[in-house]
Amino acid sequence: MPQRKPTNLELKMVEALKKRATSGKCSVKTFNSVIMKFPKIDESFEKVRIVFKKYDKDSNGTIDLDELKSCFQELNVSLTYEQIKELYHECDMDENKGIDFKEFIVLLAFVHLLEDQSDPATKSVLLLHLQEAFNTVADAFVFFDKNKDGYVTRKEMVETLNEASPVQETAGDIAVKRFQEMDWNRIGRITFKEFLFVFTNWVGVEDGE
Ligand SMILES: [Ca+2]
Ligand SMILES: [Ca+2]
Ligand SMILES: [Ca+2]
Repeated sequence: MPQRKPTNLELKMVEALKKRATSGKCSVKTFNSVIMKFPKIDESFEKVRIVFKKYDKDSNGTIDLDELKSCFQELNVSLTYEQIKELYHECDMDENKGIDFKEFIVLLAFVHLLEDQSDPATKSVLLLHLQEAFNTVADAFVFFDKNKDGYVTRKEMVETLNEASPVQETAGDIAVKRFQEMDWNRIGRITFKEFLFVFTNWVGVEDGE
């Protein structure tokens, strides 16, 4: 299969996830425990919508680079313009030159998991509020990533789901379906950002209002 060259941020995320896997601090031991958290994660992600709307100053449904810059200023995230640009390109997943709502969630996850070294005392309420949700998603990813190489393959996904205790909740069925719908032949394996993107669908985040 064609392997595209991983970006600098993708490699950084792979390293962070590998480190997480070996830290022994992963909270996810069963897939059911993740499903139980869906409503809470959905609630956290919905809080992002208010911020998203605020910084989408021209209300065109996406956040552009300038809008992102002022957003980070207000969220007390101190990144250089180059770093902001890198994040912006990494998270513009459909490459339409703008960050839509779900891409914005992915972007904030990158900030939380990679870039944010800021003092908790100065951390914005939004990022504090999202911490738990992002940690759960990262731990869920590590849970699926059986060989701990920072990527999840279809085989790993199927094996992990088969080992899991019977998933009774309908959310579990939906989750499995979403992954079956993915074009694994084309992508081969998924990265954290793709996982999180699908995850937002699982927990019920809508694109629009
Ligand atoms: Ca905009
Ligand atoms: Ca986009
Ligand atoms: Ca793997």
